[in-house]
Parts: sequence; C-alpha cells; structure tokens
Amino acid sequence: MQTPSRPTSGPFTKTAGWLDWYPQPSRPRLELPTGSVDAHCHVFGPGDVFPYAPERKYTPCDASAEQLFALRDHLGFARNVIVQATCHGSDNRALVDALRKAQGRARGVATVRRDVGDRELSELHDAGVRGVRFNFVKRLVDFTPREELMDIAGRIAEFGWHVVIYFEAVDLPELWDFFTALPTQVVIDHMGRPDVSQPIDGPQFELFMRLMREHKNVWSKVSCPERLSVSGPPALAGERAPYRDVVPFARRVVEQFPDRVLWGTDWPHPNLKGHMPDDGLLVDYIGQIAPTPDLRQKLLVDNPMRLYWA
Ligand code: 0GY
Repeated sequence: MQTPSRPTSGPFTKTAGWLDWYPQPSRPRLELPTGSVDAHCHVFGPGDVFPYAPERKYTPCDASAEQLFALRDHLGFARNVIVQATCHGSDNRALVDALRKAQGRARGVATVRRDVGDRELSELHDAGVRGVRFNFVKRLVDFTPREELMDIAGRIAEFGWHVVIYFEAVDLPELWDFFTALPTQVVIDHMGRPDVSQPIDGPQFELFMRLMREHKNVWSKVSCPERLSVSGPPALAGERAPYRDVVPFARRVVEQFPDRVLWGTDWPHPNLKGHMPDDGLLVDYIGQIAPTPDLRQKLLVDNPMRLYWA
C-alpha cells in the first residue's frame, strides 16, 4: 500500500501528541462482500490547499483523498462515505474535492450552517452529499441552538438527505426529545459512544437500544471499537480478534437491527490517545460483530447502498 513517508499538516502545526494513522496496515483476513462500503471516514486538508477552520478544536495531520482511496483499495472496499470532520467546520471544500475525485465511488456527509443557500445545498447534492452531521461532543464543537439545527434538518429533508448525530452516551437522555423529533432518517455515530465497562443490559445501553427499537428511522454505525474499548487491541502479536469488550455491544446491535446498521474505519482516526489501530485488523473485527455472510452483506453493502446510492 502506498503511504506517505510522514503525514504532515501543510502550513499548520499538528495538535501536540497527535497520533498519525497506522503506516502499513495489514491485509484483512476477512473476505469482504463484493461492493463493500467504508461508511465512516474523513479527509483532512491538505492544509495548504484546504485550510483548517479557525474555530477547530484540533489540528490533525493531513489525510488526502488519494491516501484514503489507497486505503480503500488495500482493505478491499469498493466505496467510501466521507464525513465532514470538525477541523474543517462548515467549509466543505476538502470533502467536495474528495467526492469529485472519487468519481461516484464516494458519498458525503457535510456540515452546514442555518444560512446555507438552496444553491449551495444543490451543489453539495450534485457532488454526492447525502446528509449533514450534527455534533454534540463538547470537546469537538461549540454549542449550536437546537432550533437552528431543526431548521437545517427541515431544509435538508427536502433533498432527501439524512442527519448523522454524534454524541456521548451520558448526554442521550437530554438529547432524546430533539433526536426523536428529527424529520429525516437519523444515523448515530459509533453506537452513541457507550461506556463498555458498564453492563450491556444496564440503563445506559438499554436507552440507546430503546431509541433504535422505538424509532424505525434511526440507524447506527457500529464503528470505532478502538475509541470505545477499555481492553484495547490484542495483547498477543498475531492475534486478530481485537477489542473484545466492545464486541457484545456491537454484535447485539447488528443482530437486532440488521437492516439499520453501517460500518466504517473512521480513518484517519482523529483524536486517538494511546494507540492507533491497524486498519486491516479493524476490518477483521467485523467478523466478530457480524458473524454470518448474510449479516455482513447487509452491514457492508445493502444498507449503505440503500442510504447513500439509491
Ligand atoms: C470521529 C470521531 C471524532 C472526531 C470527529 O469530526 C470530528 O472531528 O468526528 C472524535 O474525536 O471522537 O468519528 O471521527
């Protein structure tokens, strides 16, 4: 796989302690179904072409569209869903550039402000954008009033787009009414970031499961075990069954809602502390949470194709 000799940040200085992505990902042992979609990944910059937003909370290493597509091919995916990262604010130029370069093999999730014009929405749609992301993770964004977000949701609903929501599990009770009032399909990032040291049938995860059960417009990404895991990657060299403590949570969601789950690498893995995952190993993790070919076909092909390419 082609990887840069050293990820950089163009004219910007990376946040202190920033972990660059895994330089030589292994080839997955899991055979992905034909047409698999990596439904959560990002591009960053490059900063000298697409500057990072002044309001950003971190400065990443550059992670270009070409580098993302090299990873896609190396891991065996056919397509990407590229999610606008907070370090670019509502400036979607890097995202749109990547979508154009993908020539139909990528779709996008943008960030827009309330004053976005219909013309801009149309242009984003033509480039391949099919959703907006609302971020409630306090370390990543400043607060946006709920009525502004609801306004945006109403506008983008007319384009047939959906809303991606990113939040921490402890905040779900307070956000419940807002989420359940959204007029679109709603996709939750990373299972709402459960604390996997709590019981799987405890009140926190049960609330998330109830949201999925009672609201058929709600989907979930079962991604980011590397963010959620307390036990971490395999301790033994050569072991390819990582992040065991997250497996029961993700598997429960996949088995209970097989038609409303998505999976993504989250490359280039912003804000990770401690370790950077081998993306090949992350793909093998899918075999633990979606143990049958039928479940993997839905998770990796049928569901993302229905949501992003229909
Ligand atoms: C993720 C997770 C994170 C960051 C962002 O847009 C972002 O900056 O999404 C995070 O720091 O948890 O899904 O990429």
